[in-house]
Amino acid sequence: MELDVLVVGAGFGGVYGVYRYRQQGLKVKCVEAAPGVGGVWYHNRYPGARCDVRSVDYSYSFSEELQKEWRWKERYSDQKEILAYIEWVVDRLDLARDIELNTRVTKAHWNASTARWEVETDNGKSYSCRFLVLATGALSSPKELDFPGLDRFKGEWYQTSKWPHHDVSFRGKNVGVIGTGSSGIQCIPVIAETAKSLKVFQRTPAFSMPARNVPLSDEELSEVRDRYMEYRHEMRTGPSGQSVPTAGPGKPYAEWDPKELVARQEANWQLGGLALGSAVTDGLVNQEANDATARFIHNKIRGIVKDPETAEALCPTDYPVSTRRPCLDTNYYETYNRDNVTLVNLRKDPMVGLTETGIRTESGDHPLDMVVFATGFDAFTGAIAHIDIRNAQGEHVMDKWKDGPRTYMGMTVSGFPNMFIVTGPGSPSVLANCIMTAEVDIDWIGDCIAWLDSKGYQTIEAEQEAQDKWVAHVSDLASHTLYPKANSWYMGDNIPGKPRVFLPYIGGLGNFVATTRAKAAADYEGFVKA
Ligand code: NA7
Repeated sequence: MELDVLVVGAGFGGVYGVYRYRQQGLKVKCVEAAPGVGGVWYHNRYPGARCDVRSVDYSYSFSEELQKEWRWKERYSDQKEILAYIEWVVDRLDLARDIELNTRVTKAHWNASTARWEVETDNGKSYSCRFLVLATGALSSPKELDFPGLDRFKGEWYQTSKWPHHDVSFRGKNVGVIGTGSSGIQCIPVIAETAKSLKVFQRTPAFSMPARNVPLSDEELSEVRDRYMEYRHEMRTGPSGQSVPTAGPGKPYAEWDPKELVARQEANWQLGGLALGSAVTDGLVNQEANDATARFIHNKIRGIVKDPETAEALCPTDYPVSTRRPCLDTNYYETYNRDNVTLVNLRKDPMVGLTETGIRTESGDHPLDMVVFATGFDAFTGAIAHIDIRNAQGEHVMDKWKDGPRTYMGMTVSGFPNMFIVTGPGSPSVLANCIMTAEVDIDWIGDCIAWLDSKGYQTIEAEQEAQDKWVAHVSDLASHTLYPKANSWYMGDNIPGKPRVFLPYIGGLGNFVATTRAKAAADYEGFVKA
């Protein structure tokens, strides 16, 4: 099939891409490997799955009508509601006819003589497109399960990131959960409610804060709904694409009276969400300021968790707060006070692997009926690595990314003409609001295609020098923060052999929008057009 644009992936970015490119008169199709739209929200249907960005922010901003028609039920939406929302958007905008489900792109090769991408899928379809838009997601490719003995385990096992569609019952079962990032922290309290016993196998403890999720009140909704478009514009030009209500403005650590700081932290903790860290404005660049937030959370953990040894094991002490993605929870620490829940500290008692009947650690065997793996994602590059994407020289994108991903403005790669990445490495995405970043990228790409067509150009490609500068800029910004002090998926540390490079752009969504727009306004500065 001959297309202007092929969008890969029908998550929030891809679905908007279909709408946006159709609106501007381009012939567009989207292919999606899953049987439904929603991307990560289609697959991550584990118990307790919920967004940690407020629902008024974690939704499309491109249409005032959509924003007014959909009424979010809760402050933080659960997976079911987010999936229902994107399905509704697809229906409402009549997008399904241009989305091919159950279709995985296996191959995309650039043909320099025709200036087209030739694309093949796992079900024998082929597409020829002028522009390839990879809306494949920053957190969509699950980390491989490399646990010795998994093939021998006779019980049930599940991955949070590939949760089955059938009901999974924990009732009467001895369950083990491996992993204490956001996914583990969300499912652990829910599993504990019905499991006979729950053992949490923790390697790195997380800093978690209460979400204090509640039904979304009319008052909270109308604060933004009454001026939605203006509000969304403020978010798009601000640092993170979302607002975090706090008990008051923050200030640098040095300006706080210690008692007043704790009082503010307490008020923020009671408000919930990400409010806590905002009391000190220099928490990500000043270790002392960061320590003040860490201390507060440690004290909370020690106050909530009754068993002192468990409480200590739950306190992160070897990385600064927020340098690994902070988690929002509902009764996470409280769950460890239940008689049926035990923490296994893998730092003291390392895992050997799985056996036929459970998990073996160095101290002995833990018999289990079920194991849940909440072990995370190959962030930013995983989904792209799985597609055979080749340029005219036959090189794969990953060949160019051996020492870490290199993009120009998170969206384009030198040597790969007419290929765009949505929320790619070097974009604000996971440090902002992924939906809004995706909209910004999709719009920028659409405007770029319209400009190329208006000028009679066939191709656009990042200049090597402009890309090098962008990569250096992204890494320079991160080097002035505390982020590199942590082992995290932001740095690629969770995947064995992945180069250690700070992946997202930390300069803020507003600056990203301003920079990318300025380059466009300067006739796509930093790009070769032909
Ligand atoms: P994360 O945040 O990457 O968490 C994965 C967890 O799994 C983390 O605690 C890991 O510990 C643990 N893990 C991974 N591999 C192992 C092995 N082999 N043994 C023991 N423990 C292991 O993924 P999530 O799915 O929770 O969240 C991802 C993002 O999705 C989240 O930040 C939100 O943005 C949404 P480790 O750190 O490796 O010691």
